[in-house]
Amino acid sequence: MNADQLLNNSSSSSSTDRRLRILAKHLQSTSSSAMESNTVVSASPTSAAGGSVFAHIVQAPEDPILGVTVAYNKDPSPVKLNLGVGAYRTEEGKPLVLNVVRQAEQLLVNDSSRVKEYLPIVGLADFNKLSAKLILGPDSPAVQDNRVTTVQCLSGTGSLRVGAEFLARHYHERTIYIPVPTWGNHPKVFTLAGLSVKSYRYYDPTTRGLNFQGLLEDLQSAPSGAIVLLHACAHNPTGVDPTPQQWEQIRQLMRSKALLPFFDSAYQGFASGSLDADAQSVRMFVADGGECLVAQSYAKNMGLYGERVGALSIVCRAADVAGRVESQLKLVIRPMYSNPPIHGASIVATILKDRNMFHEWTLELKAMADRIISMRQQLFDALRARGTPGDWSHIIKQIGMFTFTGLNSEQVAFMRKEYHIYMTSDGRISMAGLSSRTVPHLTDAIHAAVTKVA
Ligand code: KET
Repeated sequence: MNADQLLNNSSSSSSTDRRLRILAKHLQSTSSSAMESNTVVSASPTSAAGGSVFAHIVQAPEDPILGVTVAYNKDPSPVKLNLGVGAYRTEEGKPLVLNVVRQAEQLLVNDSSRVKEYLPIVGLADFNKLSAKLILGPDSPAVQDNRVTTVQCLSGTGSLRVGAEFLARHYHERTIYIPVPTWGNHPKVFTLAGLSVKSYRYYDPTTRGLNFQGLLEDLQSAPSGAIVLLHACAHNPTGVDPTPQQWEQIRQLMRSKALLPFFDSAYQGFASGSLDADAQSVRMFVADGGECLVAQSYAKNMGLYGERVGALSIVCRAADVAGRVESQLKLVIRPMYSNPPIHGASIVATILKDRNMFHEWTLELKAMADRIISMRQQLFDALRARGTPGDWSHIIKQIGMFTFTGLNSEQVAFMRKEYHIYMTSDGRISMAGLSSRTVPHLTDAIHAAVTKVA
């Protein structure tokens, strides 16, 4: 069945049909955009050379973020620099495994009572409880009242996907509003889960700040009950967050229209260096007694990228509701991957439950956040000293792992070709990939790009 047939064949309104229709629409738009970019090497299945039943498969484009690393890896240049994916590097440009993570792993390895049995469908119980407390606060009444159900998922992405699948199946309003711009995977995750994606204004390129008026207007005109995706802190890719007063206004508006908050918390601790300060937006919404979803990732703040550790929490109004919600989350998870992996969650639980290790983690996290902040200052100072045209103050004003430079896609392509500097085509650079040693090279490249490429 092709996308058209899928659309025509699914006119009834069961949830499976609905998902098929959304998927078909998605496939149609993907294949038409692939055709526009001349990437289609299409042939009918029967005319396949060599008779492969897959001969009609078209070459898919690389992922806009992870594909940057693929291109970087192929570049033989000794001066190449990867500022694409949001992954922390040391001053020496190396990936970092936190000391506290090494310690926790050692404890786990030395504990011969540990086995490799399957975890429950919802994951490691300790990990779930501690994760909920980490984001909602150690004394959160919602946690104490058992109104929160938390399930261990495959990092932030998996948590978003499980939450979205649950909402598509069980929530009455299937539209989700995402900010413009946002992390490139958001629309794909939500569409494929069966939600329909709409957007709200967020970033104003002229001020390089928040379009707060636009945001309020768009949420005001969203249908009552719609889901709203909010970046808990360190908005990706813009590095622009609402102030606490603006968050409060967003909260009031959303609650007055019964909009359902779905927080994506991929950078807790990376914005300010403080785990508690970076959780304020979420805690504000939970403190009013209302409901919300939170997807947490330990990829960045514990450096556990490849371990795929994260959690989805659904805060409900009552404990019995939370229990039933959890029973349905299990039905979402079981056919997707059965149950989550044990190692990464055990590392996190070991650290979160030990007072000393937790403290050491906060210090290492702060050191990572501080190094990023110092990179912002160094890059800003270097561009100023160089006399590079433009106001670069947004580099020091933005928050989190990324700077949304304002460089256009031609300038990005120029910097890749001439300077072997890799970043996403929207001009986002990962400050965590930069070091004192590489700031001058990046400065040269930006200077050349803005003076030579319009
Ligand atoms: N949410 C946001 C906002 C986000 O930036 C990422 C990752 C994730 C969720 C998912 O991370 P996970 O590894 O599933 O816990 N962002 C970086 C990496 C990526 O694109 O996968 C990035 O933007 O570079």
